Amino acid sequence: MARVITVGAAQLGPIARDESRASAVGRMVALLEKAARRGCDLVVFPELALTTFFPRWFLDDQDQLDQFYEREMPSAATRPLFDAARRHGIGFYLGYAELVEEQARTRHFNTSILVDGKGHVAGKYRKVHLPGHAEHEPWRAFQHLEKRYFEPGNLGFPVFEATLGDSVTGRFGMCICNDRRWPETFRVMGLAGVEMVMLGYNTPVHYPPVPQHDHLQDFHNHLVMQAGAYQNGTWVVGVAKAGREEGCDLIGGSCIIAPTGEIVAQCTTLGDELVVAECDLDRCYELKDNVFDLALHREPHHYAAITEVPPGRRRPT
Ligand code: CDV
Repeated sequence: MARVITVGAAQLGPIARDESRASAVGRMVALLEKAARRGCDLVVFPELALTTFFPRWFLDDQDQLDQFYEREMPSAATRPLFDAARRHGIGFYLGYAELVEEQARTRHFNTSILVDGKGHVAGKYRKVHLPGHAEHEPWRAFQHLEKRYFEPGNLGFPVFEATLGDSVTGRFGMCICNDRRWPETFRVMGLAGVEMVMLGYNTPVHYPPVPQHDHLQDFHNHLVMQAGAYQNGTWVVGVAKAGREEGCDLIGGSCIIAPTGEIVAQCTTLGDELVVAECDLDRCYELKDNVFDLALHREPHHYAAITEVPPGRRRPT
């Protein structure tokens, strides 16, 4: 019997700097209610979905900065989302900024969780590939200070077994935004047998260091996610925070991608929007058992350079 789950990609439009968590959570609950009416078992929300994308500002007041992070999950502010999801038996992926006391110090991560249909956290991921810069660079139209405000994730790329919908057990993985541009992200999860990768993103149209690529942002977004899906025989659900947020344009294009690499559902606006697809996890094996049978066809003894440090070479001088 096919293992079908109905999945919603729940794109958010912009979140203003002064928008409360209650408001952002209310918007997500509205999308989740809509997803319930459309029979969803799982809903995917964006990266840093509870606040505006704060790494666009240089903030040197740590207390002010820490207002953007979550110290507990769920919290009073996010509990309505957990309650609504449990009421409808829907699982969800949520991205947020995490502040945690770990190894006797305060640590900051760009984090996502998978919550199952009973409202339990079934998995956690912390963003590994942090883009941008660590120091204030006033020449930019806006900052991208993820390297200042977060540590690289310390959980690897785990794959979780979770049961959703009508008792469909699948293997779910997560990554966050810039991670999707790195083939290693998908390959590590592919090697663990992932059947669906969920990811949220905040991607500005304007890339200050290489503005001649601005018109390619939507193309590159789909290019990397479709490649990751196909090359690893996995579903991919990529979800944006989109639209003009505090004067910064963010791409949309949230979509659900089949293991063949085909986009089967895609948002068409830059606002709050839900698109839905029925995803048969068994379709992964059309690829995993054939052209991308990793155990049969990979030649890993030729790949050692991938994990050597330093891993890359710059332009010859
Ligand atoms: N939030 C991100 O990780 N954004 C990056 C931008 C800065 C390039 C991205 O890869 O989309």
